[in-house]
Amino acid sequence: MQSETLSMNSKLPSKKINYKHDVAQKLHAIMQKKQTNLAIAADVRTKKELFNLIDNVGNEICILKTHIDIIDDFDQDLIVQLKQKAKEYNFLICEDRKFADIGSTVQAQYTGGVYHIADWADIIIAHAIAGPTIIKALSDCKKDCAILLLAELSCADNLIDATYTHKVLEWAKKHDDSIIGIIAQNAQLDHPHQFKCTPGVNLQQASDNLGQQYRTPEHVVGKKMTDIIIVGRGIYKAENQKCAAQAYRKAGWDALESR
Ligand code: 5BU
Repeated sequence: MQSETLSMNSKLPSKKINYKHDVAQKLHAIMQKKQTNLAIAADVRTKKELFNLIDNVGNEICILKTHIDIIDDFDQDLIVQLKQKAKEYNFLICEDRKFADIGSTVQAQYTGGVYHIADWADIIIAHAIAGPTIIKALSDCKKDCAILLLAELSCADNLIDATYTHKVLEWAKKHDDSIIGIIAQNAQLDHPHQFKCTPGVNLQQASDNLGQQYRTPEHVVGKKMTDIIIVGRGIYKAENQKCAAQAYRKAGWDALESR
């Protein structure tokens, strides 16, 4: 059990927290040490682009989020190198597989196939649409499995409603031995020792032409109590990825410190 009850602002560097999950503890330590609440959505298409991006932004991030199945030249060497880079720059790897099937299938997707996600991902993302057994199914594969449960989507006209989100928050709180946080927009975490992570963050754009909706780091961290901002194109498509990552990191961290 946690040793103290803390406010929603407990992710600040000065606070000492005993997290229930090792990965949550590690994440908090990385955030403190590197002074960052920035996760990069590394949605690039080749190994070369991925490692180039990591070398540009590695010092600015606490999490690198992958969609491993969009990398054209994926191979086992990518995983070996990715793990080395995670160690070198001190970040966690989150695979955004958005598991969403029956228990038996998600177990196979998590551990098998080409990607063997369970072997290398520190954190995985899961939908709650199939019910809470998905949490048990994933945790049964790997004892220290750390899940971010998807409570809300950033895209326009998605079908998630308030009742659905409410259930997700309930399950996240109940299963805090494996769920380290939620992916959400407006929903508020009902647990002081989990992380609220928010994608759909951009300093320049309000949307793309395929339904994505953006808000600023100041808005989601300052007003929506997000702990970690997830930024993709705002950084990897920038002319200078390093400068862009520094700008998002500063905006995110300043907002966290001043809320
Ligand atoms: P962008 O380039 O900053 O728009 O990328 C956002 C990333 O976050 C991308 O990898 C999406 O798959 C991911 N994402 C999202 O955009 N919105 C959501 O609600 C969820 C994930 Br959940």
